[in-house]
Amino acid sequence: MSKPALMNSTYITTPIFYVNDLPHIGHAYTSIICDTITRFKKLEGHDVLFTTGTDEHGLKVEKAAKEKGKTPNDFVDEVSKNFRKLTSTLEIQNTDFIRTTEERHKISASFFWNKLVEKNQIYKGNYKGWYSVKDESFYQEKELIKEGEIFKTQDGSVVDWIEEDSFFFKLSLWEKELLKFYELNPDFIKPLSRMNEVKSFVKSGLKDLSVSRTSFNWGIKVPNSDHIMYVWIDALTNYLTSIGYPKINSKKIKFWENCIHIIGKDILKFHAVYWPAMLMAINHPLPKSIFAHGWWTNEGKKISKSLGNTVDPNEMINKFGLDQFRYFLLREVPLGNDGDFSEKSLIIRINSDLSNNLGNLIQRVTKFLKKNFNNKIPYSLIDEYETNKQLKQGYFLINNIKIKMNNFEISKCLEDVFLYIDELNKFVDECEPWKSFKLDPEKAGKDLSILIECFRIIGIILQPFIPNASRKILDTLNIKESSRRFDNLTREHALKKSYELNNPQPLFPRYEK
Ligand code: ME8
Repeated sequence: MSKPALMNSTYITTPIFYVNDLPHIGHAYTSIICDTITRFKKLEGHDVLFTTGTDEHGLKVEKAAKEKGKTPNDFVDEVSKNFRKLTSTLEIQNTDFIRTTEERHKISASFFWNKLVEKNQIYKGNYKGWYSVKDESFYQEKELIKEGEIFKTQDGSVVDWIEEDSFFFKLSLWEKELLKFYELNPDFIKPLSRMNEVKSFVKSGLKDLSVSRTSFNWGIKVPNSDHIMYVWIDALTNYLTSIGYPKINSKKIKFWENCIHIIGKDILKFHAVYWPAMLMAINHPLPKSIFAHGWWTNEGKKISKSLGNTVDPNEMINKFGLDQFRYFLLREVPLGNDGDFSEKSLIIRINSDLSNNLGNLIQRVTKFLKKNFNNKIPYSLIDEYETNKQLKQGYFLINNIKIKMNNFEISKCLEDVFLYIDELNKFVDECEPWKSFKLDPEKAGKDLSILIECFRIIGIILQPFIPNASRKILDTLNIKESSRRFDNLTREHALKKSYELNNPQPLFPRYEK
């Protein structure tokens, strides 16, 4: 049965990053997760749009520009480049890089605003309350901690008291609708713990949201007014701009309805409460789901510019390699949990999993095959699929990975692949083809051929996670580019007798602790 066309469009988004800072491990992490999901969906045969970019307006950015003695325009042009460069350093397959200072975005955000006005969702008032410039967020006093005369957020950022004219979005109207929507769509917010958090936030009561500012200028103008748009309205609309809003054709709507917002847990409220409420308010379809991942610390400490302990992804990649850095971030913690970064744990992962377990296995088998079988597969594997333990396990693994990936269990997928690699290492140790080769070359040939077919499975499965190493494995196996999708993981595509491999390539060097 052919799949409905709707299933084949996927739209993945990262948050757009503030340009007040240099990109660090946290930004790299979200981008790598999105890239992994993108590559995975493509291998499943989906058409994928993947957008990332920079959030360039608001008080925080205006202040950062002032500190550097630059105009906001010059400043954002300069800093946005660092984030664009990161996408190429990470080799992520984004299809768009959006900047909120682009004309297409101003048109889209203004259109979105006008829609809210048209639907009678905006009114003029006066905001008196607390504001955190760091989070670009309004807070109610009950959410804050008082330290002497100062009020702080739960995360320790200082809030300022502001009083100014403002437009308000009628967020309070959407409380019931939101709760109903969460009930009907239990997968809308993941992991489940975050869904529960959001529900209790909404249940505790929603106040109308101040959506414009008048005390500074750096932002998109509210149509027909001297206010500027609250930076979060401006920012959230980027997800629509990127697919051509307001001109979204039926093809783009399919992408939108299959849109997954990957975000950090810090910005859940904006994505899971404000954004769906605003979309409901203009009667626009909602994205498919939101996944909030956890937070990285550096050797137990919160990463912050003031502590000067940010982890530079460029430095890590130069030192250890891109696949190694990706693997660590994806494998070290289950998606959704917090993680602690240290070079020591990165090295442990590289040495034990990538170098010893995967790299050595592939090297020793392919080198032996080159030396003794002239790089040719000595045995045909088609008939082995039903009976051979290793191949059956490989088959099982493919289906298992598909289920887990669609459930965002990235770390578990890698754990399962590497347990399989462990099994293959045991198999090599047991059958010792280098010894049995002299006494029983046919058996050695069969065992080696089974291993190579297992490598084809591993090489294809690992592509979304460690793309460069997988490419080397598949190049060594001489697998054509067009035969690397998941639907090639069947016995019909198994390697046949006399199939010729290429020369082995080195994979992962070991590092000293
Ligand atoms: O919030 N660990 O931008 P931002 C894990 N512009 N992820 C981290 C991290 C860490 N220590 N630090 C940052 C904004 N991140 C808004 C978003 S979207 C419409 C507007 C990642 O530059 C994580 O994805 O502060 C987090 O949500 C995002 O960077 C915040 O980036």
